[in-house]
Amino acid sequence: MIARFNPESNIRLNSRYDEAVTGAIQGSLFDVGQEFGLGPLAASARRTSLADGAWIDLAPGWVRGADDLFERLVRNVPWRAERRRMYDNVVDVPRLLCQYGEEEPLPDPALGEARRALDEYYAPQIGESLCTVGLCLYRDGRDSVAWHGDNSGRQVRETVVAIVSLGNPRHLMLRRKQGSGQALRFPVGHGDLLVMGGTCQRTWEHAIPKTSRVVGPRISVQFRPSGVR
Ligand SMILES: O=C(O)CCC(=O)C(=O)O
Repeated sequence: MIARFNPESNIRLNSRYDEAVTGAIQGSLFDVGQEFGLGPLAASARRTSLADGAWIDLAPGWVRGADDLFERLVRNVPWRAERRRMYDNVVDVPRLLCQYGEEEPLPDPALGEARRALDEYYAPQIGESLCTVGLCLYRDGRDSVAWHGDNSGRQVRETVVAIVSLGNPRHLMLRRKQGSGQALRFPVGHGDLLVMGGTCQRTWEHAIPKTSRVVGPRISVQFRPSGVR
């Protein structure tokens, strides 16, 4: 079943995900019957400054028709289960993944539209475009991602990582790497946009914690500049 092992990436690819996602999506009442569309970013993105030169923009419900888009992505994305070496063990990565580089065709035209809109708004602020698209599928509350900053690739002082959340809301947590203060908690799903900017990837960490609550699946779509991961 294990197809290949790339020692540099520390990741084992074992299979494509070709099962139905079993947890049903609980649709948003506001999204029923909506055609795909995007809100105006300049009017809807609300910026909050954080400590140490970081900031976040929030645009709740930025994507209309988000539940239909969720269903299409569950079906059409070639989801991969990965395994990762942790000390002496190889463990399952607790979510399914798929990554698109800047030249690769995206699995749905809606993602291209979202990327264009994000670029129009954020590229002038950071001097480069959000050209890569990463997708994660959290099947239920056992899927998660641990505390981290997206700073394992190209080293940048400041950058922007934009996350569109589809499907059932999960808590995206943010905490300072150094210094005190409570972690911040943002329930994101059903087309919400959360953008991390400034020094956020260096001076703060983010996570999607596991939850014992019964939650259905969520897809996170991340738009990043080239080499940022
Ligand atoms: O699920 C999310 O929105 C966060 C994803 C994330 O932090 C990552 O893939 O690096």
